[in-house]
Amino acid sequence: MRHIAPKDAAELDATETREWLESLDYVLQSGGPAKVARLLRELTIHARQNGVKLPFSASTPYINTISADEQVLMPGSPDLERRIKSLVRWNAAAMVVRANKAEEGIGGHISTFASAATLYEVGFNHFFRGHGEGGDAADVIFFQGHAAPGIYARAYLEGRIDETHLENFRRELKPGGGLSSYPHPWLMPDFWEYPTVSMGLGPIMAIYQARFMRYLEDRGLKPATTAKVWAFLGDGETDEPEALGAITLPAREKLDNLIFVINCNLQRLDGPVRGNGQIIQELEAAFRGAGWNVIKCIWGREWDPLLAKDRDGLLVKRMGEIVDGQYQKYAVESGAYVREHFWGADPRLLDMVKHLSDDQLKKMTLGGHDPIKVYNAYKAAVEHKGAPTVILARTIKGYGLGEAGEGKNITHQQKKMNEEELRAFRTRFGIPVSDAEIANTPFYRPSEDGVEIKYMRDRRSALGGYVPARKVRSEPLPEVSSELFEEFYKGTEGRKASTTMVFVRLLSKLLRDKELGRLVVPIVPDEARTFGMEALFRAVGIYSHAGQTYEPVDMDTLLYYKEASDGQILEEGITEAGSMSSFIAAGTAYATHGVNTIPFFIYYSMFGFQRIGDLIWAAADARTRGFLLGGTAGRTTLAGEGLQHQDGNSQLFALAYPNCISYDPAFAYEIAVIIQDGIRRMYINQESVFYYLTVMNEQYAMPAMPEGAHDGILKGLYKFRAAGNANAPLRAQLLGSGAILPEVIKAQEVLESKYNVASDVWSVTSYTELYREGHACERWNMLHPGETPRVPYVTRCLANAPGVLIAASDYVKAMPDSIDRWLPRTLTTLGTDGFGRSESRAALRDFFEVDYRYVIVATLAALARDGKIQRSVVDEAIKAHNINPEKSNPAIS
Ligand SMILES: Cc1ncc(C[n+]2csc(CCOP(=O)(O)OP(=O)(O)O)c2C)c(N)n1
Ligand SMILES: [Mg+2]
Repeated sequence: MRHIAPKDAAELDATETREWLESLDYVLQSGGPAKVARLLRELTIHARQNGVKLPFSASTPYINTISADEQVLMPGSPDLERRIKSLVRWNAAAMVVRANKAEEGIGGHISTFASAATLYEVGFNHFFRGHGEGGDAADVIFFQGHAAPGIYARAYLEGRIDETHLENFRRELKPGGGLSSYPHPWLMPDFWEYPTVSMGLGPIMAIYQARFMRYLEDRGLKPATTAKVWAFLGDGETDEPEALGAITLPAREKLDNLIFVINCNLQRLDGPVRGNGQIIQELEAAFRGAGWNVIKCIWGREWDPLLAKDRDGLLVKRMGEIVDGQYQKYAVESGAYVREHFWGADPRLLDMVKHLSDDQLKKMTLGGHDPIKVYNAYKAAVEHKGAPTVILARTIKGYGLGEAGEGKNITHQQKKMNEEELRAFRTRFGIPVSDAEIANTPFYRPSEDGVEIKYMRDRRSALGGYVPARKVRSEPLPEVSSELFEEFYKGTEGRKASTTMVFVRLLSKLLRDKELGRLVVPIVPDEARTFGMEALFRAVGIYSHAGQTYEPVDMDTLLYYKEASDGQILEEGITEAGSMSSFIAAGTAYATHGVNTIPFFIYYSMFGFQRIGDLIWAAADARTRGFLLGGTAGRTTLAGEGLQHQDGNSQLFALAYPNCISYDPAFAYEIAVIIQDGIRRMYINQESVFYYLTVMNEQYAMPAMPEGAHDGILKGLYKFRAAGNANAPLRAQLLGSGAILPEVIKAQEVLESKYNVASDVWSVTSYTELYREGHACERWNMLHPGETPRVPYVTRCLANAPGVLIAASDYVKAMPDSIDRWLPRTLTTLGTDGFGRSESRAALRDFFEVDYRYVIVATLAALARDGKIQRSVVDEAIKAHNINPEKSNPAIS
């Protein structure tokens, strides 16, 4: 073989490459892009067939997806828009700086919005649709939590927020009110629609919101619209499992009403998101792989002529080989540095920019800061059909802050700017604030009839009004017929049923109801069979936009797996986080969509508050309405499943959610009363509360509702059964909840017949409600010392009840303990602290010491403690019931 010198080989390579490219150019000119694509596909197949191993790449070159010649001109006035954006920037920064001057450490963020200002402004001026008159086509926007100052600053210019509010940023408690740190509908119910600041929750809520919008349309609950869901998120935020964990769903469901805008400023809180990699390329691959339409918006307009000159792809190659940490360095360095280190890699690259000064090199913008690039990306996203779109917009964190933090690792935390920095910022963005005033960092708003204000208002009016704006758009539901619930008041006449079965029966009845039925949204994470809900598959169908394009394997059975485009059940698959996001979409539709949908989300109770507690917290903040059903609940009631499944915690967690009303019901009528009242409070009275009910597997006969129990059920406590002999010398009050109540009732019988202890049995449906009411009374009494003290409901029930006090539940002991202070005597508590076991129900109740035998022993021990009986009676009872007093403590076993 002839030896080819390396130099010759390189020349040969270059000639070969050029020839191939020229051929391709010819095909492109004569046959168009489709022909090029076909040819490349065939070349790939041919190469593969001949053993060429082509590397897989899910990402495209590191350039804009929309090339300069595909771009359209931007409507409106770019100059005015730039000016408005500058004013928003100034006021956003001033708000944070002033707040931190007024109160050291109050916090706030400047740099997130500084990097995202163009992304929002283009949206506000050209895309985001408000609720307008009819309110049907409004977009749902999930604003990045840390960008809140910018959103407030714009609302201030629009005249929606006054200066006092701006002044009181992060100080809601000041006279005249203030602005919440982040989007919190609980605190600003006329402004924010969805909370987003817990990273990752915005994106997953947006995905399920987009799907829920389709659901409403497909089921005829809302007319079809072209409304979009926008989710703005940070590039660092994409590390949260919730942010990317559900991205295959919108592609599968072809949700072209969904647009993600990821602000790729390459930085998170501590430093670079991917110092040694490229976050944009990584995200592109993930989203493309999932089936999204990906639009990269990396470079601003100044790069277009250079890319046009880049015949050999040298520049594109160079762009693609720089890691993010290095790009960040370029952002803070001078033009000379960039020339030397970026362009200097090849003399041909240097040649490309020789006509540009260092200053011009420094000022070359990035895609996310160039309105025309952003406009084109949004336009393409809005027009894209058949798939969701993600826009990966490259920006600089702290853009415009200069020495105060632009591109620096400390920028996320920057809350203060000194006079010099403020002056530079003011000058850079042309804000009419004089040097004399700068130290006060005044807010700036042009006069009411100034062109900027008029332009903003006109644009918003053309787009259907201001955003964000939250408003309850649904009318309250009419009174619900009690007929639906009455059957449950009667009990099951000896037939055994579980509370889960009762709930499912009630749900089926609600679904069949003429008025309410269509509004009910059952949500289940692949667990319908677990809860005996499979009959609903056939009855109301599983929602699927595509309908059912296959013959289900069980078609010939009565309860086949029916999917339908107007199906009612949201069968979410194994995702509690996704299901909860659907719950939020359905439970806030009364405001967002003006539809009173009533979600019932049933799941394994252990995977609720414990697993997705933060989403439930967001639901609470968002004023979500609906019912959460913790199924297979109770640490000793769910047999066999063991440590990870058995829930003795969720009632305790629920206590901490201020507007969550939680119940641990035992009987059918309790469930009926609670759900009926829940619908009344949430959908008739329009209260911003939601419900949590634990329901269980154990089957027992459901008694009829005792006379007068109704109100006590809702308040959390009522007397279920009085003692047989109220005059007996030995007395006890036994408190039982949920599936442990039947154990308590059994103990009552044995105590009376064997030990001559006459006890009343109380059903505690909600320790949480008792606890909250008790504290409300205590607080009122503290603040009104001269007035007749209020007596907590639990005290009123039990103050004069004779005998020892015993409580047993299937939850941790802290639940009964929470009401101890309002009882006349010390409460003995039986509960299920500790790790579960895969065991039978009886063994579990023995292990956790909550069965009827322990209720008996606890009662006798309390009586012996009080000197009412001999201690030997307790010893004998322990023996008689086969209890080993030396058994290990379940709380730590
Ligand atoms: C679940 C959660 N964890 C941590 C934080 C604290 N936090 C707030 S902002 C931030 C960094 C955000 O970086 P990025 O998502 O890239 O947004 P950027 O500000 O750069 O646009 C962190 C860690 C949070 N808000 N939520
Ligand atoms: Mg970031």
